[in-house]
Amino acid sequence: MRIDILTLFPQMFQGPFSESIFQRAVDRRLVAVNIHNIRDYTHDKHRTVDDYAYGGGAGMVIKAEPVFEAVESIKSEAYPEQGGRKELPVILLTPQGRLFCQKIAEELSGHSHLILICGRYEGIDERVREHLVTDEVSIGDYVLSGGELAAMVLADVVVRLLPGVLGSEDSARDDSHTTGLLEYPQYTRPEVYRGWSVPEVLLSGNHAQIARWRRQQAILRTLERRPELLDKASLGVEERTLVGRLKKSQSTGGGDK
Ligand code: 6GU
Repeated sequence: MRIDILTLFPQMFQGPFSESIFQRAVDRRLVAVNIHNIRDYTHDKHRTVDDYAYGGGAGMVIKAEPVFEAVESIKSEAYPEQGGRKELPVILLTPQGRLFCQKIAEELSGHSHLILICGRYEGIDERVREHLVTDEVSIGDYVLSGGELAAMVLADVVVRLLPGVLGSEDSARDDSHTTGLLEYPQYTRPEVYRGWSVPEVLLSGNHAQIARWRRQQAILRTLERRPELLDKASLGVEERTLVGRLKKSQSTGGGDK
C-alpha cells in the first residue's frame, strides 16, 4: 500500500511512523508513506497556504490551489500512463467527517493507495471538499488542532491490517473491535505477583477451556464497559442467552460477575 499525506506540519510525522510495527511494515516494503508539505505547492513569493474567509469572521482558510495541485501532482507521478486520472480514496481528516472505526479501516485497507489531507485552522476551502476529496473522516467527537494526529491514527490502524504486517497471522484476530467485543484479560509471568494470582484456567493447558474462558471474559467485559457493542457483535445462541441472563442480573442489582 502507498499512503500520501498532505500537511502544513510535516515535522509532526517524524516520530510516530518511525517506531515498532509501522516502521517494520515500511522496512518490509508492505507500505510506503510519503509526507508532503502543502506549502511546497504554492507559487507566490510568500508561499501562501491560507487566506481570509469570504464573508468575514475570525480565522484563516486553507486555499484550494495548493491542495488541488499537490493531489494532482501525486497522481500524475504515480499514474503517468493514465495521465494521472486514477480513482483512489482522497480523504480529508476533519471533525465533520464520518466517524472512524475498525470497519472503515478494513474497507480502506483494501485499497492500494490512499491520499490523506490534514485540515487545519478554521477550515479548508469548500471546493476541496466538493471537487477533490472522495471521503471525510473524523476520529472522534472532540476537536484536535489539526488533522495530523487523526491521519496518524488512521494510517496506523489501516497499516496493521495489511497482510504480513503483524507477526503472526492471527494476532489481529482477537483484537478488541475486530471480533466486535473488547479483548479478554491477558497475563504473563510471574504466576503470582504481590499475592495476585493468574486465573487457574490459564495454567491448565486445556486449550478448549481456555478459549471458552476468554470468550466469556470478552463478553463480560464488553457488557460492563461498552454494552452497546454487544448488539452488533456476532454471538452464538448460548452466548446470547448468557448476555440476556447477565443483563437481567445487572438490572436487578445482582453481583457483578
Ligand atoms: Cl480528523 N480533525 C480535527 N481537527 N479534529 C478532530 C478530528 C479530525 N477527528 C476528531 N477531532
